[in-house]
Amino acid sequence: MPDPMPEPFYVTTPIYYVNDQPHIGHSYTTVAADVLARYHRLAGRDVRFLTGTDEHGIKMCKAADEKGIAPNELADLNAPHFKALWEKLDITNDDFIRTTEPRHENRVSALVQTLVDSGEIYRGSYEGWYDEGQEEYVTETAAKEQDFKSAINAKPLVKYSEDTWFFRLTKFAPRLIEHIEANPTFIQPSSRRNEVLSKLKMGIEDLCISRNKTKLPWGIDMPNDPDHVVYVWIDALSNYINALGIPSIGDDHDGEFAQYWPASIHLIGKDILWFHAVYWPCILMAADLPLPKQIYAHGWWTSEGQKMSKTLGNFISCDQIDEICADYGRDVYKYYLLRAITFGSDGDFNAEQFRQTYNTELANSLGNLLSRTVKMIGKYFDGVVPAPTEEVAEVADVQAAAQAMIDAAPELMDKCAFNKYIQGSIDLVHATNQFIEITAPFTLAKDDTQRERLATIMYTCAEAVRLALVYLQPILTDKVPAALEVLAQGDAPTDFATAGQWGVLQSGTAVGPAQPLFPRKS
Ligand code: ME8
Repeated sequence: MPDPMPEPFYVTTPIYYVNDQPHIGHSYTTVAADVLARYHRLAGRDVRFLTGTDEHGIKMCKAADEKGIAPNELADLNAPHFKALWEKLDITNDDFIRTTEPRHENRVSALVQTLVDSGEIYRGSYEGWYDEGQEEYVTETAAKEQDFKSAINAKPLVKYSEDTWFFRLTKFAPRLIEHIEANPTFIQPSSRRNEVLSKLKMGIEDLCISRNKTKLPWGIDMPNDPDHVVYVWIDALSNYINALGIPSIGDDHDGEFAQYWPASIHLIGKDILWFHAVYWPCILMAADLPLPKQIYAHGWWTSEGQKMSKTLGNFISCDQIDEICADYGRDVYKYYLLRAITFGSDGDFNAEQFRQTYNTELANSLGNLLSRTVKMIGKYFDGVVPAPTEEVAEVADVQAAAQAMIDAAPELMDKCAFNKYIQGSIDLVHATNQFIEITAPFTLAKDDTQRERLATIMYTCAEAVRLALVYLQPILTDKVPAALEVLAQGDAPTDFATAGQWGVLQSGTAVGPAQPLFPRKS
């Protein structure tokens, strides 16, 4: 029986505010999403990968004001920086949505109108606190606890007082709690899931979902009230379905909604979990649409041991990312982001640790294994991969490491355990380097009676490094193709079904010449 068609895989990043240029934090989520997209494509799934920019709201208005330009001009100025960074980092998003595009604005209006029609939106008045940096309403209790400052950037909270439209968030809270309890992986990591759940159980209030245009003119009109714009988070969150088209509100975008919704995973940072784990599912329930399968909140980066700040000079902006990429290669930057910390935890970007990780794992281990293997095959077998005819007991250890990497990969990717996923390949590389030390091909090569044994050893090394490379493809997006070229696999299919098992490398393949793909850095 043929395998059933794997489910499509739809991955999203947050849509980023364009009040400024992108930095390491933005690149982190996008790189992680790209790695998932690439992995699942190689695993044979139909992948959709969405990113984009969030262009409305008070934060945008204020930043534009400071520059003396209109918000849309600021958006047009900064959105291209995000697009350019993703191109520079070789990000394979299928779509890039801007919230000022008509396709988005029209669908936000239609979505809000369905909520109005079904009575989930009512008129009321709000008096309370607002965090303008986070674009977030803050309860009186929380405001007091935070000393009336933003929990994220410590700027003073602003008192808002106005007539607005409310969404019946409280009505959907019991269903949401049930859903979170019945689906333990709906919110990840589980520590954050527990935080959301306990906060929900403490009780929530209905949500203001509009702002009066006299206070905030920059947004999408409320379809039922031309004096109001839609709250920026309702506007922003709906990008995830708007980019596909929403058939139930009257527009079908080539069947993409049917194909890809519900999303397999929304990747986000920990500071925006509440919006994604509470507001978004409740809006979807109210619109009678399925919920995303998973919301995964990652941690935050500090830089050289401190919170990133432009004044401290440790801010990792676009320019710094450019410099790192020029120095090490863009895929080494991506490797470090995913290797240095456990996805879900906070971590520190440290230039010295970056260099050491590169030297230890990529230059001394992976790069060295590839180059010594290719050089030995060049010297002992005229550059042609020999057939593994004689049994060599130690090969079992290398094959076991390869099988462990192969077997663990799907679950590790399901859990976004990128560092452990990478570890699988590095373990295989270490096992193979150790295999070389133990079997000592350089000594065997001096003895003609050992040709067969030597042949098996060299085949094993080449096959092991090939397999390690195949599994590193989603991360080392430049170095792996170059290395596979050295192994004469440049034109071969590299998907896991074809290339992801032991024994794919054909004896008789002419390899080389060795390339300095990972030069040591001092
Ligand atoms: O929040 N380390 O946009 P945004 C890791 N527009 N991640 C970081 C970080 C750091 N130091 N600093 C920021 C928004 N981030 C909304 C999203 S989605 C419907 C709307 C992450 O540009 C942060 O956690 O302020 C968030 O996930 C992302 O950058 C976007 O932040």
